[in-house]
Amino acid sequence: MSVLVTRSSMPPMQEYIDEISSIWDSHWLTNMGEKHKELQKRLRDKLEVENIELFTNGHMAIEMALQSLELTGEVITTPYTFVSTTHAIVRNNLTPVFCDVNPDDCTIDVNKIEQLITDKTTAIMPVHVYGNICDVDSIQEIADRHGLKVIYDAAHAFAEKKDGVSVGRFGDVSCFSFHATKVFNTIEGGAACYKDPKVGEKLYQLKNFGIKNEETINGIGANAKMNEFCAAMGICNLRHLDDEIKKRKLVYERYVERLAKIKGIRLINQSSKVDFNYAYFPIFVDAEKYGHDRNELYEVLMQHDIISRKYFYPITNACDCYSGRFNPNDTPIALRLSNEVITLPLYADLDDDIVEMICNIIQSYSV
Ligand code: T4K
Repeated sequence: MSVLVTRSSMPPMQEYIDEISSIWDSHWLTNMGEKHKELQKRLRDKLEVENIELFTNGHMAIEMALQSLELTGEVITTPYTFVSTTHAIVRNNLTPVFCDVNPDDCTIDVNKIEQLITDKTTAIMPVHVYGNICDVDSIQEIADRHGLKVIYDAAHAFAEKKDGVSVGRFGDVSCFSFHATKVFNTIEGGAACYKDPKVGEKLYQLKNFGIKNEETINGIGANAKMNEFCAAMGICNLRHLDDEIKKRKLVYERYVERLAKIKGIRLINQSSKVDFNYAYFPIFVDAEKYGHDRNELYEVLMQHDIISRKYFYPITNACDCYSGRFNPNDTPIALRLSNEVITLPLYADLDDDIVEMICNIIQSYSV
């Protein structure tokens, strides 16, 4: 059987059945019902934030976060991410301005932000790639100095902390993804944590057609509400989160132990300041030192039925849909990383023997 890059974590089936049985009593399936309210409260506690709004997925959380801040002009962001980040900016009729990333952890290079600021810049949207938390203090300092908003794409960083501070507390808004492939899932889902209550009112309205009350529709919203079955999945999965992260940590550490010394294979530098969630395990292949390039290793793994992924290739400013609009060479480090990266299978119940097999393949293929 193929080994896939990840596998959704799921609660025991009976636990989910018990959780959803009250939905059969109430017949209340969506539109901010009891499960939605309960998950919202539990996430507020878990993430140690004052305010959180739930969404149908992480992408809509980001798109509506940008919209709620009523931004115009240009948003500084990075291309080394899932297309969602860039699409959310463009779909808000804003212009993404791409900043390069740090080679060590793939987050925005704070030393290159200021040179990209123009009189049209209204916000910075960095990404906590693979759960590596950005240099949030420097970003906030730059934003304050230039009067810019900060929106974090925290899709990969659920439940993490930096220097003891929850990731949901950084910037004006931080957005999470609860997709099936994430450390914590609600099947599909997402959330936005925010500081300003006025932003919260807008987020709530935007996800519910702009409805203020039965007779007042004062916003041009869409529909991005999390339904009751997804919220119930979240309530169950949240109970198992700590265990999930502990198991992922074991897999992660075994990979590090086995792969760190292989010539030409570079791993992420994990910051000691971050309580990590072990969302992804990327490796970067230096073709000259390893003897084979990333694509060759990807194919060899594939031949052994190991389906790794090239998260994130292509970088978003090189995607076909943006052809002729941006130049990927403007972000040379992101471009290089995207040509070197493979994300290896990582999930809580990944068998030790499979991890050993993957490491053996990578080791024996090196020159
Ligand atoms: N910002 C960032 C930085 C993101 O990475 C993402 C999403 C977003 C924003 C947007 O958040 P959402 O709107 O998605 O909540 C996947 C996910 O669909 C996407 O959520 C994720 N990032 C992205 C990095 O990866 P694909 O197209 O690679 O997924 P797919 O279907 O190939 O699945 C990958 C593997 O996961 C499968 O081989 C097996 C496993 N899997 C998949 C599904 C769908 C499961 O075990 N269960 C499942 O139900 O995009």
